[in-house]
Amino acid sequence: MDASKPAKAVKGVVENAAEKVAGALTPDVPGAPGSAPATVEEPSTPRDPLPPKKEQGAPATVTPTGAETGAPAPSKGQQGAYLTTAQGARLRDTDHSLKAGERGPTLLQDHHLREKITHFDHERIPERVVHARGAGAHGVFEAYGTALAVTKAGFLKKGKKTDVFVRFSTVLGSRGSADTVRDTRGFATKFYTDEGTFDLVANNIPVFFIQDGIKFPDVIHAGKPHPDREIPQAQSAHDTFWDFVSLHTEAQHHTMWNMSDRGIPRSFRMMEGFGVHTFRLVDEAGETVLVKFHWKPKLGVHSLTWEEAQMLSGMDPDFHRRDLYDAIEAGAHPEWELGIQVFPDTPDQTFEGIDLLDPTKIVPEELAPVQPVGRMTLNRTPTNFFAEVEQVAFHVGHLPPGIDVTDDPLLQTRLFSYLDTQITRLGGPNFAQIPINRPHCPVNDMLRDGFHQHAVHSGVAPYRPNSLDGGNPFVAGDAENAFVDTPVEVARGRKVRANPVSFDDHFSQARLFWLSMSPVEKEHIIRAYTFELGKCYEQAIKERQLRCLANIDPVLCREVATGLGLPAPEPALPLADPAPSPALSQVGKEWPGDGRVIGIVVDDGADLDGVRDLRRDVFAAGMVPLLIAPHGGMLGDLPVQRTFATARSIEFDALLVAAAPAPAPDALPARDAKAGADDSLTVDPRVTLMIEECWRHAKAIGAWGAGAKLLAQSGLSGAPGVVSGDSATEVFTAVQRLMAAHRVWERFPASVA
Ligand code: HDE
Repeated sequence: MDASKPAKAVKGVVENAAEKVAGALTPDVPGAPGSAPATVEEPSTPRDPLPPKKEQGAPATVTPTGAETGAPAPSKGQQGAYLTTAQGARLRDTDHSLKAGERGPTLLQDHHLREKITHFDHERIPERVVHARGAGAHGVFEAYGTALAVTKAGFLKKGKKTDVFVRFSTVLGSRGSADTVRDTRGFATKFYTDEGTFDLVANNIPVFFIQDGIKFPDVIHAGKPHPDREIPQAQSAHDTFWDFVSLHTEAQHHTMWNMSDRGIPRSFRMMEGFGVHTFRLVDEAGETVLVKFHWKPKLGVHSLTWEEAQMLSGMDPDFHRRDLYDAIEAGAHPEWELGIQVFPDTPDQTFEGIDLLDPTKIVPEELAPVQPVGRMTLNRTPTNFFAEVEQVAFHVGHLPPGIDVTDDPLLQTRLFSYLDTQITRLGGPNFAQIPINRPHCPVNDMLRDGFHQHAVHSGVAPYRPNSLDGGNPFVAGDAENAFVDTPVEVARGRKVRANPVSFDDHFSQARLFWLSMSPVEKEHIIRAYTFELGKCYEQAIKERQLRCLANIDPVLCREVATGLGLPAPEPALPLADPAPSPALSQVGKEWPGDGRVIGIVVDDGADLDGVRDLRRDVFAAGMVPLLIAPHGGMLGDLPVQRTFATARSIEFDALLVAAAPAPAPDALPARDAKAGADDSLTVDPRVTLMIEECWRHAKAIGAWGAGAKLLAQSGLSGAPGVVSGDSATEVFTAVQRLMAAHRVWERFPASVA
């Protein structure tokens, strides 16, 4: 969204809401639970199900074999005004079981009771063994046409639009774990192309812990909670994780990324995505190139501070989901460019000395630029989380003609694993027929029967060759755009359980990453290693990991060792001398602020006209205002979204102070511990705390009127990233400029260069 122009969707929200509340400007804020406001009294006039919210999307209404049904999407879930059984019989009561008299006993004949309870008993399905915690959204991908020189994949033709569904996730935590833990994030995209579904099952980190898929159970067992106590949840700060990565040193590069700010993203919308493995593209003539896939977020790559991440895990464990859905509802549709790094498909499959089959290595963008091939916009939230986000099933082998795999031994194992795990998780082999997984093109497989078969197959000959079904289905050739299994030469050799020698270097790219960081990012990395290793019980494991750090960088090793109270070992290997890759740093550029949240502190005496203008400006900038007041309800005609008791600074990206509110009646330590215990205060201590936290987290702070006086009293006026002005509009303009850099980095002085 262009921040200088009012966003169309946001404008629509403003106008609709203005109609709703006659005469008052109370634009909708994201997060409404339903498509119509609730009434105080229980509705009693029968009516059809409400439509979904206008931002919600749903799987296409296609048959299990990909033909359009024409049925409206909402009718697939519920129809009609009346409650029925699963067989469609209308029910007169769902609040009382059928009993022999009012005092029972309950009768076995109550089919509705048994159907309802039996279904409930089976409502949960096994969570994903990894990536259990996730959130998803619908969208569209539009190709630039630039990839046509290297692939025949039809969805990459210029101007071609393809529906997509994306699921973001953490790796280690269970389904109910917090969003903001330190972890790798999954970034899996399903492209419903006309030539078969393409799944780009990516992560927000471009390398992986292991070089061979046979090690996947090992690394995951090490990262998951300890098997005896089942703690800690969704964390790598424990002995088994560090035990593994310090022994299995090929994990050091990925671990370095996890310890960097990439491990705690600010938002799914602000993450890069990487296909990790090298893939092969095939053009019309059968010529091939090797590529790595990249997603580049329009909003830049940004992170939380570690303290924000920890506080959010308690205050708002759903922070990333909420952020994604609120942004889409606010009209700030997240966007990414898909790009490819292209390498010649040489027999040795290396580029500038980097083994393209080693998934612990990147190819720096400075050596092979990322070339944009299309843009993805996420513009619809799910209508039903379970049906869509839980049941979606990705697979690295879902490829259309024009994209093929390579022999990366990690990718090869993945090609087996996804289908295998999904058979159990989704209850049988027919999960491709679940609406979110259905392809959007004709399907004519010879797969038959099995649990939950939705297709009503005709014909008697699901085998080939046949004559009884007229020979159908036929195999396709090049003219009919059949999938190409590229006839790559396989090197002659012996059967071995071994890696190529080129996989032996485990430290040079971890060093490359470290050397590419700005000083403040290096401080965060030191801090993360010190925290995580500090949480380990065994000294031997800390010492062993320090030996690994010594092979990466002496300053990093020394600083972490100091924090742990241990001596810093000498490197056992000569230090590599890689050229830094500036593209890896997140600091130093400017980005749009779409969907950012602006906390606004107000009270009954504040300049409400100014606040009204400010809300309009914030919405027009594609951002979301969050009004924080001493009490709930309304301030004049303005809706209060948080009180001092329910707000916390970590929910927003910048703070605007329009008032110096006196302690609210609930500013009692007995009711709200963060209210403090000092009765001599003239300003509500929760407001002071919000300002202090924003200061500490290097967020922009702005104030006008009484708020400006408050900042002056607290000694912050004129400090880096703190602006005061005469009007709300003026202050917001200055704050927006500060937010473009994500944080006020000067507030984080660094001790390392
Ligand atoms: Fe996965 N991975 N993975 N993975 N992975 C799964 O599939 C696996 C790997 C990734 O939102 C599972 O349906 C093996 C790399 C994402 O539904 C499972 C290996 C990358 C998601 C599985 C890897 C990923 C998964 C669990 C090593 C980044 C979530 C449930 C050979 C390029 C997809 C499921 C979603 C999920 C196996 C390594 C990304 C068990 C064996 C490398 C984003 O099949």
